[in-house]
This record gives sequence, C-alpha cells and structure tokens, in this order.
Amino acid sequence: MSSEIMSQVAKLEIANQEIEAFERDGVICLRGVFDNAWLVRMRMATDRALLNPGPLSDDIYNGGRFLNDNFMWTRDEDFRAFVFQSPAAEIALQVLRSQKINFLADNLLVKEPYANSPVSWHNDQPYWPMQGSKLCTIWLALDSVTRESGALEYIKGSHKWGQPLLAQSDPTKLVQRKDNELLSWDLEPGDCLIHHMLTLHSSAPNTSSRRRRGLATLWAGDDVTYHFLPDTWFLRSVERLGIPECNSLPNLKTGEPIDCALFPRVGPCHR
Ligand SMILES: O=C(O)CCC(=O)C(=O)O
Repeated sequence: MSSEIMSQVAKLEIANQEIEAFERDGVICLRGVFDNAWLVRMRMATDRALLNPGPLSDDIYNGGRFLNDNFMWTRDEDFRAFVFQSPAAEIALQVLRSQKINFLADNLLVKEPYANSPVSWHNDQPYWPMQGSKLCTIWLALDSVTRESGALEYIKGSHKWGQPLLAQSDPTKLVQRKDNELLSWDLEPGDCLIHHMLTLHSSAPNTSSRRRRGLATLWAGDDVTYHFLPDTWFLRSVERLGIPECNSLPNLKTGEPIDCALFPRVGPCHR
C-alpha cells in the first residue's frame, strides 16, 4: 500500500457519538470519508463491471437497468484494492468496536436513470451463514443520491428486533408497526451509510434522469462465527462462483471464527 493511502487510513477517526448512534439506531451516515481518487477509481471499476457482470449478478431492465452484482473483488484488481486498501475496513473496525475485521463480500448496486426497480424491505444477515452481533454493511455513494434517484430508507432501531427478513418475504407485519421511525439521507459522492446487518431497509426506484451507483461492502467483527445453514443465499449461490477462494469453505466449522480465503481478515498486517 502506498504511504499516502496508509496515512489517509491511519488518520480516520470516527467520533464516539457516531458509534453510539450506530449502536442505538442501527444506521449512520458519514460524510466525505472516501476521497476523489477512490471515487474516480471505483466509478471506472463499476463501469467495467457493468460491461461484464459476474455469475451471481441480477441484471434487470425495467424502465432502466438495475445491476446487482457480487464478489467483484475476486476478479477485478480495483475492487480488490478497495477491500484491502480503502478506508472501508478501518471504518468497520471502529464502528463495530472490534479488535479484528473480516471482509464478507462486495455488492454493486447500480440503478441507471429510470430503473423502476425498488429494493423491498429486508435485512442483510439472513443471507449469510454467520452468527454474532458485529456485522455491518458500508454503502458508498459513487453519485449524488436523492429520494428520486433511489435513496435507501431504514427503520430506526430495527437491528434490535432480532428479526431476519429476506427481500422475497412479506414485510407487512414488521414494517407496519405504528412506532416505526424511518431514516433516510440524501448523499453526495464519497458519503457512506453504515448499517447493522439486521437493520431493516429498502430503496426507492430511480425516477430521475441521473445514475445512482452504490458500492456496498459487508464486514464482520470479532464475535462473528460460522453457522452452517444450507438455506442461506450465500451457500446456495457459492458453487456458481467457481473461484479458488471457495476451496477454503469446507474447513469452516460451526461456532468457529470465519477466517478463510473467502472471508479474509483485513488490517494493517493483512494489507
Ligand atoms: O442499493 C440499493 O438500492 C439497496 C442496497 C441494499 O439493500 C444493501 O446494501 O443491503
């Protein structure tokens, strides 16, 4: 890693107030934590990914294109650099108050102009064969994001309900509680949302003439262990990835840490 990148990451310090808000509300917005160099690099990488979607991608054309792709880091140098060199791992480490951090996956979510593809209410944890409380998703805005271009919306505090919800399930009972308070932010490029992987969230269609490119990365802290559950999205999909990192999966044991080639530890001595 270059000394410039190392000092950028070393300087990052998330205020205790923000970390407490994450713990209380299940989501926070941090402004301007990814600089222009990362934005330029990841926008170019995103445009490459759009030309060559991976084996787990969903590519929907409805009014405009919505590409939802994963595991770009295993096939593209810039997505890989984002995992190991960008401030993302340090953000996750601090927000989760963790001593170590493992990377789970990246997820590219591009809503092109007029993509009539809302994402329905869900939380992220039930897609993964993991247990533990220190799990978060960092959603980085590569473009300006408003309600019209497909902003995310969260149910404040819902990470404490302990309720898994897949996007295909009926959310009515959970999301229509009277006391729900919704949180949403307009974003500028370089801002990011950090949500707990049990926080319920959804996103609006893109009704604007602007692109809405988001790069989400998923992170696990030191209390997270592997739990073999054949019915998770991840375990149903993983064979289609067909990458050498997957060979490390059979070594994972229920109740044990998730360190392996597919869920690498990221930190100063692992970069
Ligand atoms: O980008 C979106 O529209 C949805 C993102 C999302 O659901 C997630 O990052 O978990």
